[in-house]
Amino acid sequence: MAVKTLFNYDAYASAPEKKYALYMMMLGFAALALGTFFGPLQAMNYGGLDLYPLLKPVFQSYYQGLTLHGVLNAIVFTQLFAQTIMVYLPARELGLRPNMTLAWVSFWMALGGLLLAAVPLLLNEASVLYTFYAPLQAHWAFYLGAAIFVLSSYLSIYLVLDMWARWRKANPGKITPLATFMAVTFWLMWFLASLGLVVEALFLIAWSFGLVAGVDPLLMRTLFWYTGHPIVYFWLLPAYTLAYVTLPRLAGGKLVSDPLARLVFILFLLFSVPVGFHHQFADPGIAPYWKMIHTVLTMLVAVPSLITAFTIAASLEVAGRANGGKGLLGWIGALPWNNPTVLAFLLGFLAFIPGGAGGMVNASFNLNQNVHNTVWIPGHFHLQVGTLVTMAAMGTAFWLIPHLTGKPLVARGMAVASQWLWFLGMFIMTFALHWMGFLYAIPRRAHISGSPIAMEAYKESAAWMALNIVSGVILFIAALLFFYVIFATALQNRREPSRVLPEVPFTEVMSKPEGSGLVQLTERVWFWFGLAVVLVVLAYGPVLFQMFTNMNPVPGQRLW
Ligand code: HAS
Ligand code: HEM
Ligand code: CU
Repeated sequence: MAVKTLFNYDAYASAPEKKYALYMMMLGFAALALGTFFGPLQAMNYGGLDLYPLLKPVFQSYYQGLTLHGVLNAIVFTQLFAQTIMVYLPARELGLRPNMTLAWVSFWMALGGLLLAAVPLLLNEASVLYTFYAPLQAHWAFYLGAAIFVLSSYLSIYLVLDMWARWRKANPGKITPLATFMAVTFWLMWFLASLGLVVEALFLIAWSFGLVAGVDPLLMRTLFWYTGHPIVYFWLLPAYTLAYVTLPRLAGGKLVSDPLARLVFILFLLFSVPVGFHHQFADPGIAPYWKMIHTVLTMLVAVPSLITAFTIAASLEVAGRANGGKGLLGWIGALPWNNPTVLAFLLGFLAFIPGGAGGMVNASFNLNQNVHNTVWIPGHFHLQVGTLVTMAAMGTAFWLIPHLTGKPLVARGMAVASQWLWFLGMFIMTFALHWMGFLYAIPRRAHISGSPIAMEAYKESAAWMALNIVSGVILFIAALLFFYVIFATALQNRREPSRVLPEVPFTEVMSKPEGSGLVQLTERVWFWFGLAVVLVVLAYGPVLFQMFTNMNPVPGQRLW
């Protein structure tokens, strides 16, 4: 009954894109629910507590769980959220309907690919972690399913470019509205960024079917990180888009500058891709000067985030003062901290500050030696993707599910509590992981709780380990509260359209795009895309050429 009311709703007849957005988003949250389940178990592992024997015979090993955690959270949930937000927002902003046939094809491809990949994952036939490093070899269904899943995003690219083209035809000479501009540059960045993974997938599929005897591990890693760095901005930019176009309004203020926001997205288009070697500083076979070039380019890709820090903080200050906040910092307390959406973004951005600073440490060629492959790294990215990106999605779900379904948010207090607990849990966990990684060099991806020798070796960090257990418990409770709120909201029978946001809360801007010389430049999207392609060819071309012409294929191995 509840399920029936979720899917049969009059508003979908007049706005079928709402149904599409709802399906995409809820599928993403379902993936997150299963993927997140393993998180606390991994945190317990780093607290010296091994709970994996309890999961047998359903889940076989730590690495099966870790693969499910990485794949479902970082690949599946993030992409589905992007396919929701970065299609639905431009559609609403332009007042246009995406091509619904293709929108549904993209949904079914994503679901089909996910199910195909899920079978070997759940049967422990694909425990190769979310980085697919060869020569670890998974069942072919995993690679094929993942490829179909990722290719469904190409239809999203088309949906947005098609709406943009239709709008421009009807509005010649006008400046592209902001959310649409962000979506267009975002999808073009992803197109360029995803090519590495697409080429890698062709090799891996052929290899797993036995069509080729071996693949070159270094080439596979390089192709993976070609996509694997920019993919983090593929996760991040939907959160940034929401922070620019909805957060100021939800907090009671305005966005201070539209032109600066556009500059940020152009900078991401230019610099997201040619930086992947910062994941391969420790890899042989890539000359140090290439690594140094990628270090410098990585510092450049931090600039748009620094601009974002300024623009969003200034917009929040405008909101806080409009709400009556006085003095140097009084505006912070005057922000609507009791609104679960605003709260999620505020806490997420606070976590993003140390996460970004840690990223600069990682990117520094020499400092990286100290942190690479230690638990410092999961410390870094749980602040980025595990906190800001995930909290932006959770916070947005609190208004978007009601907006799409006409059903009011249930248990608002629980929604608020879930965000405080998520932030607190992530704060404690990432603090401990940074410390354990930097000072004690405790490795990541290590089932230490299952090894008495490891526990003996790391006993000096026992106090930090205890914090991991605490964080695991807090995050488990946070996740339970969050998933209860969204699934109870979506599946209830009550519809009260008067109590939900009827429109997307697009924000007003103070410094407008009209008359801005900068915006004249940013509007030349295809020029910037061309320049991005040139940069990528320069930063990757010679190295990839050398790797393709000197391949050392090795056969697959199964170490689990
Ligand atoms: Fe990273 C490894 C460098 C950003 C995710 N990163 C990873 C991995 C993941 C990841 C998943 O250079 C591990 C991959 C694996 O499995 O091996 N990262 C960076 C740098 C940045 C960066 C320089 N990473 C991200 C983002 C991610 C993410 C974003 C996900 C969404 N990362 C690295 C490097 C490695 C790495 C190396 C490899 C390490 C190794 O050895 O393996 C930059 O983009 C960061 C820029 C960010 C800032 C912060 C700006 C601050 C803002 C907040 C403002 C606050 C406000 C709040 C507005 C400069 C925007 C106001 C609030 C009030 C209450 C008033
Ligand atoms: C890995 C905990 C949520 C993405 C890890 C690790 C821990 C952890 C301790 C390190 C495992 C290891 O290196 O052996 C948690 C907890 C969570 C949570 C307690 C919340 C309940 C998330 C979310 C995302 C995420 C929401 C992304 C959306 C990842 C990724 C890895 C990871 C990509 C790396 C997997 C790998 O090395 O193959 N998590 N996590 N996690 N987590 Fe989480
Ligand atoms: Cu990176």
